[in-house]
Amino acid sequence: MYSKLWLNYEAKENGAIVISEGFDTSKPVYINAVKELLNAGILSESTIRIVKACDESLGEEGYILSNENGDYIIKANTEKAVIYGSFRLINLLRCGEKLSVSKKEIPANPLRMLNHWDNMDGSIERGYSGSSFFFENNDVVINRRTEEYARFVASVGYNGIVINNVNVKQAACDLINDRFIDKVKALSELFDSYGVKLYLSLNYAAPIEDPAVASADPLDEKVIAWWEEKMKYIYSKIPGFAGFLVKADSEGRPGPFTYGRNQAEGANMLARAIKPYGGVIIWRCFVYNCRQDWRDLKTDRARAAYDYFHNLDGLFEENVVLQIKNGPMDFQVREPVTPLFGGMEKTNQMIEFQIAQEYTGQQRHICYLIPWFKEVLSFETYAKNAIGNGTTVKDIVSGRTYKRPMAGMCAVTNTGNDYNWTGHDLAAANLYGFGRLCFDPELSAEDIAKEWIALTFGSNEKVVNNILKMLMMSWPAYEKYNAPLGIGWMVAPHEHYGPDPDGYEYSMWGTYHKANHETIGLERNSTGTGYAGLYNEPWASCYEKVETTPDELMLFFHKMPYTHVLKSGKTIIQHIYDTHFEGAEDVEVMNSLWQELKGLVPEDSFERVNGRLEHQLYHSKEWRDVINSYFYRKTLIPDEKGRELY
Ligand code: GCW
Repeated sequence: MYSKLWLNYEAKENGAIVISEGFDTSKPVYINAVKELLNAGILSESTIRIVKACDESLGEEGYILSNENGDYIIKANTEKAVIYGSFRLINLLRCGEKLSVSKKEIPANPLRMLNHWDNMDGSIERGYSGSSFFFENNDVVINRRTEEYARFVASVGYNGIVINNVNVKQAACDLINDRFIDKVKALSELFDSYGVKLYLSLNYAAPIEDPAVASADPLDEKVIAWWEEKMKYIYSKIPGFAGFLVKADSEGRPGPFTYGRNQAEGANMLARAIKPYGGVIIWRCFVYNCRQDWRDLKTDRARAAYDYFHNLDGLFEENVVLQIKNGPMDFQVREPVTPLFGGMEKTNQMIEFQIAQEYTGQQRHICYLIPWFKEVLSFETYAKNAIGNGTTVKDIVSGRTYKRPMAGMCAVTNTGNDYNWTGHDLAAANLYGFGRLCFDPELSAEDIAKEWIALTFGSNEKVVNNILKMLMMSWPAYEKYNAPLGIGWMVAPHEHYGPDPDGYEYSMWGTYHKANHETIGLERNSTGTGYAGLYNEPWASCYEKVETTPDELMLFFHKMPYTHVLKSGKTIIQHIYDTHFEGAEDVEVMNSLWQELKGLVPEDSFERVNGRLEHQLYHSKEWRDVINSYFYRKTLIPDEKGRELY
């Protein structure tokens, strides 16, 4: 059993008439598009004309939707664009849009992907929504649910998914062998029939297991030949296969460093092997030393991606895309934007976000992440030598800045086999929202949320207003009661849930706050690790000095006394106290807003969210009190407002 998320309309024959002009109506993706149109109640008795556009500006995925004298027209160049256009037409009409003016929509990002961290035993790394619906008992699962998922993904314009965890182990290594290849093919065809390309995560070290090769050195002839053979085999089985995502030299995964080679040598070896078949290698930049000595004051994990990749600009094959996490650390509630965006001019890049709420409440707390992602995407990188328009992160990752053909956005996804797919009913706003954002990063977080609410819960004004308020206040609230001022990481080790201010302080992971009784934070300017200097000007100078560093990143960049007065006019310590009290109060507000919806949203959904809110009410107070008491005990500075600290 599973919910229908935002596609929760009854699917039944609706008497619509579909007229096709110029398309290959036998293509599965086209058949599925027509099926959606014929099943969507909102189109009952309508006439829909699907017209070949022959309009270069639409590319392969754009469409024009219009209403001519009551008939709906979908114009597109390809069958694949027709499915995006069909879903969009249905969703627009369900949101009350009349299409009195035609809509031309072309995705801003060539790659719009979800990364699943699903393991073959059915578990999901950092999964908070039940177990995998792709894998179970070391086998591949294909059923009605898989198809339903393909519909969701296509309905918001995603065009790629990676189905297995980037940490490729055990049975997952066999996804590219006889044992599972036919099932991968079947999955690939299923997703293709919704306009979504299937990718796999790859074990870089695979040839080590072959006794005749016993190496993964990217310059070793035997290793090269092994991969050439392997790609030949894969493409003989799945001709339309999209390509691979690779995590190498990271958190215990082997990679080219093992053989004294650099990241480009590793990526290019695979890229050349897959090139004859048109495949892509997506290579992650999450490479850092995870065995750092906490006593070592020189090494700065924040520098790692930049230091390993920046100098390789221009050395990657054309079919390599670097996948770069939004921040220099790891999906914290607040981090600066990684300086790697804006540091490479001749390399395909895409951005990696995380909608799995690993560090943002694990889908037990409400945390609508689209406002945060919008901030990241709007960051001005001041990248040099741009040949296209714009140098913000969204310009760079869409390929516009340097006219790169391969580029885009992806997120580690938040889905599992729970009834509601995303653990928290409201977390589906991130799954929906991220797809919409990939398609059009100019959409506002509010507008995306409104669409999602209307499609999911209907258009009752109170329902829309209250849920919108809840969503929009949720990420700021989470930031308020979490680790302060960009310092991050005050979480329980391993599970990354709940407050533990010193949990990572004396560990090997490179994530330190260095709080003592007078100061907290790391010096990351030229007197410290030099990280601030990795940015283009004026950011380098801006982050160099305390006076120009934005409050919200103060402790990320500087070691500061608790008594320092921020731009807000508050001391750091008072800021910590105030935000933590406020954050927990915000959860009370969210809870009251939800209580007002009893009877206005489906009962089961109401109860599920209620259960989660009950926990969030308790847990935000836990965060508040642990963090505040930690700092009170370090500093013995009382709260100006005299509130209780422990
Ligand atoms: O944040 C870390 C997670 C790991 C994850 C890793 C990564 C898949 O805690 O679970 O491994 O990031 O992004 O590779």
